[in-house]
Amino acid sequence: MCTLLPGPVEIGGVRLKNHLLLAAGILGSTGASLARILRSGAGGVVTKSIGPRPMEGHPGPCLVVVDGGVVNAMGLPNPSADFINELTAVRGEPVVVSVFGGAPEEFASVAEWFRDVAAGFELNLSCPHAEGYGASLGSDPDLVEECTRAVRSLGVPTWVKLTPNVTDIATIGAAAERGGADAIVAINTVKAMRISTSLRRPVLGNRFGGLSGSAIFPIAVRCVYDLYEACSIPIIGCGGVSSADNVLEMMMAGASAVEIGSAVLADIGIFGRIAGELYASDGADAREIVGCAHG
Ligand code: RRO
Repeated sequence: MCTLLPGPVEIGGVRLKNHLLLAAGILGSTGASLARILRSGAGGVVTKSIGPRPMEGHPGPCLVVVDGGVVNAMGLPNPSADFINELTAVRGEPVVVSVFGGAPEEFASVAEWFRDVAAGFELNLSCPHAEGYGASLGSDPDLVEECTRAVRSLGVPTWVKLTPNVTDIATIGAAAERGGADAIVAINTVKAMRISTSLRRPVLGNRFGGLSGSAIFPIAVRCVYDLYEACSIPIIGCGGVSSADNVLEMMMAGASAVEIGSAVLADIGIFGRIAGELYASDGADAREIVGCAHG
């Protein structure tokens, strides 16, 4: 396995301590947990998605553990504007605030609340089980372009997180780029469900959810590879990453940085562990690795 040179990097307008970020939705709801992940070796963190009004989320069960991953239907639970209080604990740190809304203006008003404290925004245009939000907008290239433009006009680096649940993810990535995105994040969870054979009913309260974890890693690699062929802005790989070798594979597909989510649930020290294997003073410049599998 090759290694990379350690040190800070700038990706999509955000200065990170290394190439590894906490993915949205995992331990991202409090300032204390975000600070803990940063101390553990993450180069940056993305918060839980914040929306225009407080939401309690879907009725439970909200999570089911499956082979190689987790199916969730949390339902975008969030405290809305009050989340600003959590960010005091991580002021000045590389914190990317994930935002969602039902229309471009809603995305912009939510982002406006965090304009002075966010190192960047990640637009959630990809939650697979939230009617009127997430992938409902993120499957339409015109809406992706408009939401991106509305938030980017605030002058803060803007990343757009894409859904894999479309025929051609590259078309959506290109729309984000046209809207002025500084980076694309690929991917959010893959549409999924489980049924209890004893109850003869869906397991999740919401019936449908999104699959994350190592089971989706090859899907994410393919999406990153396709986006790299179609787009000129940096891509941040996300989906099932759990080892230093996975990070390198994502980078070879075209990712300039990588987000880690579900694997944190099994190992809270994963950032330090992966960084320990990935970086060495005689390592390669990441620019030699990003996209090297194309050709
Ligand atoms: O909260 C959720 O149910 C959720 C979100 Br916002 C998302 O973007 N992706 C996901 O799988 N679940």
